[in-house]
Amino acid sequence: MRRDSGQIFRLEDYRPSDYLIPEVALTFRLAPDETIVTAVLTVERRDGAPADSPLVLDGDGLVLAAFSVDGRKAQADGFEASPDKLTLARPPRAQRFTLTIETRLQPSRNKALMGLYVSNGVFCTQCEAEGFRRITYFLDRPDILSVYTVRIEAARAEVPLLLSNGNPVESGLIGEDRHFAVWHDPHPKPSYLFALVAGDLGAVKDTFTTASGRTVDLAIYVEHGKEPRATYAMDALKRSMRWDEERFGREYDLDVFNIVAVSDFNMGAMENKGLNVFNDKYVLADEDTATDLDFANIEAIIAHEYFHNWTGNRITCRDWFQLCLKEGLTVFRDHEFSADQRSRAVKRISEVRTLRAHQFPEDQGPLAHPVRPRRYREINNFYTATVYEKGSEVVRMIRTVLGAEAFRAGMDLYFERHDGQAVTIEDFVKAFEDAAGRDLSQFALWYHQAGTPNVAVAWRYDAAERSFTVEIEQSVPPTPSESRKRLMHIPLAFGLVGADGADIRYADVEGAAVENGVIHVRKRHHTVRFTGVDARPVLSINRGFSAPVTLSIESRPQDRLFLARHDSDPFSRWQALNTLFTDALIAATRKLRGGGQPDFPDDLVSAAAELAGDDALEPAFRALALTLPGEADVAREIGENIDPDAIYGARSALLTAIARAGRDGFEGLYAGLRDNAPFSPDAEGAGRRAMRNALLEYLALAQGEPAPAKRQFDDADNMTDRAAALTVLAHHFHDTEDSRQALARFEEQYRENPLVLDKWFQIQATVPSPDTVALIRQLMDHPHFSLTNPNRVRALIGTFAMANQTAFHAADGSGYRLVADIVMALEKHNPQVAARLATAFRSWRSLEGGRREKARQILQEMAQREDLSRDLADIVERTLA
Ligand code: B3K
Ligand code: ZN
Repeated sequence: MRRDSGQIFRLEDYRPSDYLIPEVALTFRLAPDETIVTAVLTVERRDGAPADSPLVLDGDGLVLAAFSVDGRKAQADGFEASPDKLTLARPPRAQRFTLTIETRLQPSRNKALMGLYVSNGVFCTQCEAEGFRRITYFLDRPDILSVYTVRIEAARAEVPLLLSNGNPVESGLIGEDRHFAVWHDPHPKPSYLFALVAGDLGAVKDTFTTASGRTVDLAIYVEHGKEPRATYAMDALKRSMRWDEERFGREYDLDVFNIVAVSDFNMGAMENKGLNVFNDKYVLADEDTATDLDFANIEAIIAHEYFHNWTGNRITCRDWFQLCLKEGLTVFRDHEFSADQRSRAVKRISEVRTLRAHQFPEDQGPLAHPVRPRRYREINNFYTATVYEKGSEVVRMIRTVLGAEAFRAGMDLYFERHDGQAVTIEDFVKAFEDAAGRDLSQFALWYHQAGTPNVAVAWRYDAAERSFTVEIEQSVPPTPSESRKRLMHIPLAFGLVGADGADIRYADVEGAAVENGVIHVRKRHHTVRFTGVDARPVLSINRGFSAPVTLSIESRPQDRLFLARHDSDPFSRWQALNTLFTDALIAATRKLRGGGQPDFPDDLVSAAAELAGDDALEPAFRALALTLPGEADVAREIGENIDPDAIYGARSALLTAIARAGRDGFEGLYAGLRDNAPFSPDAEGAGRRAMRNALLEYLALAQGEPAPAKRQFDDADNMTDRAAALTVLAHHFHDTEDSRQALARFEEQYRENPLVLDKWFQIQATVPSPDTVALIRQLMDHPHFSLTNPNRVRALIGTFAMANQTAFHAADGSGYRLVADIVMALEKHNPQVAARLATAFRSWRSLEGGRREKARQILQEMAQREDLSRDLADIVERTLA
């Protein structure tokens, strides 16, 4: 593991390297306990670089077995090798020379899951961000682009399948027992996109004909017997390939495209050129084992990794500070894809909920950083919601600011100008500036300045003057190491909603640039005055969540209710209701803390029931409308002195109030949504199930007994309905026999299917009870739990820490202790996953005093441990700072 040296990497220190590596030839002699890697690097001195500049290759825990320069064994005094570096103080003076490097690896012992490792008997690699240096010494930085030829040798019987990037060139036998395959990738690529997979796997195969008529062989490799569960992923892949041609004019560029699903993987998936490696959770699905959410995630992640082929692989990042150049942009592309495949409105609401749940707390806490950070200590800790999700929002805003057509022209120019290059955010923004003839310098602050801007809005209508005035004020709160903020360009989509729900026309506007339904806020304060407004409208603002800001809007509850019922923008309808719920939950939390009993406005409770029954709305939207803000959402809005128990009490009370008020209608709706048609994972079927499952929770609460959930659990013919019923039983009726029996049955039925068992872990990890901490410790002894498998850890521990507000924040600190113990245990073999888990503590300062102190103590204990990994030291120290 990489110990912490305290070194900080800074954007301003970027220098192109003096040497390039145009060609790489790798040979792997695979064996689980000792793999021999021979790398032949063609090295070229960059034009203008001094002839005597030393060459320093990166390594990470490497053992050098042999080394030659230009084919001759290097003299011992000609180089220096350590686990993390290979230095040639005086490289050959020729402009081009070759280095032959032999390293020996122990893939079966690699539990960090970076570099070459073995997952369930399958050799695989993960190189992003800096894993290639765990395979061989290299200039392991994304601006070194090389053409790779890879030869893999392995035992024929155990390892029949040999894959790498690019196109297959040759394969054959080596004696009786071994065989080889050679792959060549003609597209120069950075080392982080290198991949190798070898093992014994089954496949689903298909072909795709590109827009220009080329045939591409597609394959998805999975464990034998799981092939039928990969067909949905294959379908999603083909739809992604077509969509990228139609929407972005991007065609695939190799003869083959392979995807491999492995069961031990640190994240979701990886976009290696021509050979995507996936966490099997995001490939395998059928109706019996996967929920609708799983299907939607598979579709999105298959698309995301495929889209990286152009945004990330053909055009890559100059350095890791530019990570959002590929990630934010590719998330935006996968969001658009899913919106086109499903319901745009529902997709947008889900995106915003995710952004608020994951990115807002990051931006508002000690780990805040700009979308394009300027410094890091461990780059793996910057694969964050800010880089990904806010990064995507920034691209979305570019489209809002420029309009769809100019946006597309900007993308086209970006592809044309930078294909084959490693570039920066400045290059990306410049493509849009040039294509649209616009100055985006103020806008670009979205990349460079951390923190969620707040926009305060007040409005009034003057009937006599027929004018409508909106006061808008922006502020950006300080974030770590950025105390003074500059003013942002915030595009706010809006409408003036008239009594019939249609947008009212106005004659003229002054006070800010207003174009195509968007107010462009650029100054601290704008008074925007609309004239010629005949009747009093209600302001609908930040429609579609056009800017990732927090909004404080002075508005009467009846105006919000009006928008919830009538706004033509579905996102804003949902938002209006959600804000009302949030406000009611905050008031109820305060009451509970003050010793009172919460009560809720009747019209709010009835509005929820009314929306639920509105047939004109799609069921998936109605399900979202019925979903109350989560406890963490309420905590975030309260912002300080948070008592998770009071929030839980308030939320339970509102759930029950809506359940009771809506009971009769809900029963009819629930019964009417039963699907007799065969299961289909499409958006429509999923929407009906989402609605029905939202109703199920209310029905069980209204009746105050588990019967409806038990019935659904017993009758369910798909995993979505089964898991939803089990969740209601375990979360609301966890002391009952019904809940215990259902959990036991589920376990018995699925104990041999790890991905399904993860749902069982997850459901129990989120039981809102003081006993959950003890339950988790007990579940960690389950024969199918393992601390070395990231999916198991995320299901049981990650879910507990991130999604169980009452138990993780148990007042006695036992939840913090549990998570800290596990972080420390994980840290020894997988620092990346340990550091990610430790971010659960990031909002500790906003807790009430008792919990705050307990969290601080635990963080401090972790920080004081000796010999922390760079990953964990970075997170813990920034969290405490
Ligand atoms: N690029 C990878 C993530 C790599 C994470 C390295 N710690 C997957 C993705 O975003 O598509
Ligand atoms: Zn990505």
